[in-house]
Formats: sequence, C-alpha cells, structure tokens
Amino acid sequence: MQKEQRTFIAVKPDGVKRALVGEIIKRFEQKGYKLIAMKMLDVTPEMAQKHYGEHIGKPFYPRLIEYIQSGPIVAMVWKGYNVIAGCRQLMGSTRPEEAQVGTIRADYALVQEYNVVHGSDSEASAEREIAIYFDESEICDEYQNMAEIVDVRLDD
Ligand code: DAT
Ligand code: MG
Repeated sequence: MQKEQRTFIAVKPDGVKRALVGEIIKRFEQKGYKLIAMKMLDVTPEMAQKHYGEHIGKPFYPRLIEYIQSGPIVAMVWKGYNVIAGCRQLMGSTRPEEAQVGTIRADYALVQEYNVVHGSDSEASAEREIAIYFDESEICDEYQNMAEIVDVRLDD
C-alpha cells in the first residue's frame, strides 16, 4: 500500500548560521521527496514550547529552548512515500557521534546540542509540528513534481 505522508523539517539556527540550508534541502530533494512549504522565521517562545513540549522538565530543556530561538530557522513541509522515516534516516541519529557516516548529522554536526536539523518522528508529531509553523493555506501541494510529470508523459 502506498504510504504517502507529510513531515515537518527545520534547518535549525546553527544550520542557518553555517550556511547549510542548501546542502540540507538538496539531500531531501535528491532522495525524491516533494517540497510543499518553506519559510525562514524566528521561533517565538510559544512556538519553542509547543515544538519541544515532550521534553519539558528534562535537564537539557532550557538550553534547547534557548538554542532554537538563537537565530532564524528554515521551516519546511516535505511530502512523499514513507517521508517521515526516510528523512530521519537521511538526518541520522540525534547524537552525531552515533549517526551513520553520510547522514546530515554525521557529516555536519559534532554534538547533539547543535545537530543542525529537525525532523518529525511520527505521523502524529508531523501533523502537530506542521500546525505550529504553517497555516494549511501556505502549503503548496497542488503542483506535480518532475517525477510525476515524467511518469504521466511516459504513460501516454
Ligand atoms: P531528535 O531531534 O533526533 O528528534 P529528540 O526529539 O530526542 O531528538 O530531542 C530533541 C532535541 O533535543 C535534539 O535534536 C537535541 C536535544 N537533545 C535531546 N536529548 C538531549 C540530551 N540528552 N542532551 C542535550 N540535548 C539533547
Ligand atoms: Mg524529536
């Protein structure tokens, strides 16, 4: 069965400051996922608390909230077959030192406190996180990407 999903991806403030936005987007595009929304923004305290609500009370929570507000992020919605797990795979483990070589976090990050990219971990988190950062009217899901256009032409 086709498992078409949406996921929320963000280039975190350290990724933006280090000019890794294009590199990170490139990896998801090359895989074949479809970019359906994107914007740069400063995360507000309310957004930060909603985003990381599951971590409230943990020792690293205050620094996590401070870090995600330490500069603009690039927020995105991606769509595709198994996109949630697929993006997590391309991102690599939370701890860059445990991430597989070739993943974003292994290639570009040293420590989990600054791991350059966020990606939703389940369908429920994806929909919850998308709603924090985007209104449904901002999502451009109507266009066909080249893979779909080529498929249609070849079927003619
Ligand atoms: P992920 O971002 O891989 O989904 P997570 O949801 O468990 O990981 O945690 C969110 C972020 O919080 C993570 O990207 C980095 C930070 N973090 C997690 N565990 C941490 C810890 N033990 N010490 C410091 N920062 C941590
Ligand atoms: Mg997480």
